[in-house]
Amino acid sequence: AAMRDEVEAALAAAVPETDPPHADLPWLRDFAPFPIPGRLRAAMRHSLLAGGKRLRPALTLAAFDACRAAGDSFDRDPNGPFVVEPVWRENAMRAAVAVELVHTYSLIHDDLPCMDDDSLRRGRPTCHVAFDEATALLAGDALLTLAFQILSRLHPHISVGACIDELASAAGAAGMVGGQVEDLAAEGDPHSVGSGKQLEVIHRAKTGALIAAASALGGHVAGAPTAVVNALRSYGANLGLAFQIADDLLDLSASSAALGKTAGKDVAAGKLTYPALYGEKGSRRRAEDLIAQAIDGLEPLGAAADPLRALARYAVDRDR
Ligand code: GRG
Repeated sequence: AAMRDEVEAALAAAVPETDPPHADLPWLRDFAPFPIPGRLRAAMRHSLLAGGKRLRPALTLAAFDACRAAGDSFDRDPNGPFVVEPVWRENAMRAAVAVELVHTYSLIHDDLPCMDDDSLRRGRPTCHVAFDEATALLAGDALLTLAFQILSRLHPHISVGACIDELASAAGAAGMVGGQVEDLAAEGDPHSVGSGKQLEVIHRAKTGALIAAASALGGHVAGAPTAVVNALRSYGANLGLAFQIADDLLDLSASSAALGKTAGKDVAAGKLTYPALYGEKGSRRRAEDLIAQAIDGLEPLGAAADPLRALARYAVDRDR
């Protein structure tokens, strides 16, 4: 909640209502060789500024803060570049924005008729319902592209290439997109997934990879050592899978409450879910185990990682 206003302002500035972009955010200046067409801009803003939970940007910022607080104990390069503090923090916000842009693109595309065919998202009409399918598809494309443009403009006191690689690997064919393909392939034939192990592989890729990258990016932009970045990535991966299980459980209880049925929307759509495979209790236990693992992995960051511990709990205790 403390980070939300700052994140919302940075997201709004990333796709500003009018040109030129906000003068206080010089990293967004000179973006466009051509003006963004009004309808595309409106579609991008419609989905981006619809008030999501902003979990992923919060993870990037909290991971950054934890690394900076624990930073004195890091084995830094004594000849490393001179660093001005506000620049580091600005990089953290840019990375946080980039992750949320990728997440929003994935939701727009996931809602399209060729995928989940949903008409509501974040409490408002989905992008293709509010605009049209072609505009929604292109708004997603534009958000995805903008994410990497923003990362490419990070202040180069850290490895910009490593940040781009982190997000691209998580979002691409071996991450979120691949997981989505496997998930769609299993639709209508849940038993084709075969086992809990396979379901876990799908969800680790579809949902977990981006959450893992969000956490790792906080380490990258803080200039943390590789071991700490790796620890943050595996914290995020465990949290991400627990988050997906919690999502399955929320879907189940929302559908049960609304329809008086036991099957959730995903089960009704023929998707294999955690509760369908392990039952409600078993799923909750698995989510709790993953959160315990995520929290254990934060050991190297000590007390500085307390907000990350709280975010891990939030991922499974949330009610939406
Ligand atoms: C279309 C390439 C492509 C990928 C789509 C992540 C994803 C892949 C689709 C989302 C489907 C879904 C509802 C998954 C359950 C977990 C999840 C990612 C929920 C949505 O994220 P939240 O809860 O959403 O963080 P807000 O709106 O709060 O940002």
